[in-house]
Amino acid sequence: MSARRALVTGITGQDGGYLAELLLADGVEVHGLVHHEDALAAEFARTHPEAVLHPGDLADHAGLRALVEEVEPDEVYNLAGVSSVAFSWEHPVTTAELTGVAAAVMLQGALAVQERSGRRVSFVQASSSEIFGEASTFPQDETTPVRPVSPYGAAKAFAHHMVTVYRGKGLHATSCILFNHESPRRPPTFVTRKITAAAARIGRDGHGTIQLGNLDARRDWGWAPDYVDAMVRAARHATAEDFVIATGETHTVAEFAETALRRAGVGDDWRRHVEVDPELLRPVDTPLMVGDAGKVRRELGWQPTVGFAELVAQMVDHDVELLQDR
Ligand code: GDR
Repeated sequence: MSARRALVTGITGQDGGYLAELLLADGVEVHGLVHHEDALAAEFARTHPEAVLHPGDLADHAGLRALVEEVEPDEVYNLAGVSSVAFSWEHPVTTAELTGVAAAVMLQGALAVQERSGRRVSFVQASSSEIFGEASTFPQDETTPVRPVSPYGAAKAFAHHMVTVYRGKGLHATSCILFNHESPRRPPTFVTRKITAAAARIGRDGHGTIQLGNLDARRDWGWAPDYVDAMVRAARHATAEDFVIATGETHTVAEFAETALRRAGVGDDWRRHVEVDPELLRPVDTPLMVGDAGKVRRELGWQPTVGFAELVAQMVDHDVELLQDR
């Protein structure tokens, strides 16, 4: 039997890289869509020579559909799109196009491959806790109403609903509703990496501040490699369903900053190094997001392997090492 084939969009991102590595280690033939102008593509190709990269554009619907049909994947992981909630407020239309509409194109392509080949095609949508918006129940699970409050959340909600629509048409389509998940590969546009990169510098220099927005936002931060593992388990599950992927534990942005600064050696003085910049506050920012991952634990045997303190420590230590290498 020939190797299983996977098509990953967003392969050069944080999750894409971990996912590609997991699939390649499992003997899967990995194909990835990369944007023509993706600055990370050359480095990704160098570090993952076994992966087959296809230049393309999420906004080119005909090209996207043709790619799915050409690769004829057994598994599709749709990770691409605008991933920053903050950015989506500036660019709501682009977000709708890349995070929402492109998912519909991918689903259409996957169903066409399944119908033509007669083989099951598993489709995993990287959905997001942002689809719940300001939820009124805590923790959030697969039955929580979808009620986004950001352009990003609305685009993800559209994709999420389309997964259900295509599941109804016979595609093995799954939404993994991912809560925040971090790693040393997170870009500094996200609050965790912004904090750990700054904490490493402050630890080294003994001075400096981290400019932040909402310090009181409470998030359920998990370890990104655990979340891609959940996506692969979902793709291979007997039935296609939605799964919340989360740790169930929350911390505030301030707690993240404190833990990171302490890890970097700043000690009780950490408060002096954190400042609020009102420019960084969002028009709407959900105060608390926490997920109930009971279903994925029960049905897929998944569980998080890295807790909050270790996650922060790994990110800070990585940033300290980067500074030493300079
Ligand atoms: P989020 O991640 O929007 O939750 O989306 P982000 O790390 O950007 O924000 C988390 C929380 O921190 C607050 N915050 C700041 N955020 C940023 N980026 N910069 C700051 O300076 C800052 N100060 C405070 C934010 O207001 C927010 O409350 C992530 C992404 O990975 C999405 O793709 C994914 O779908 C969701 O998580 C689940």
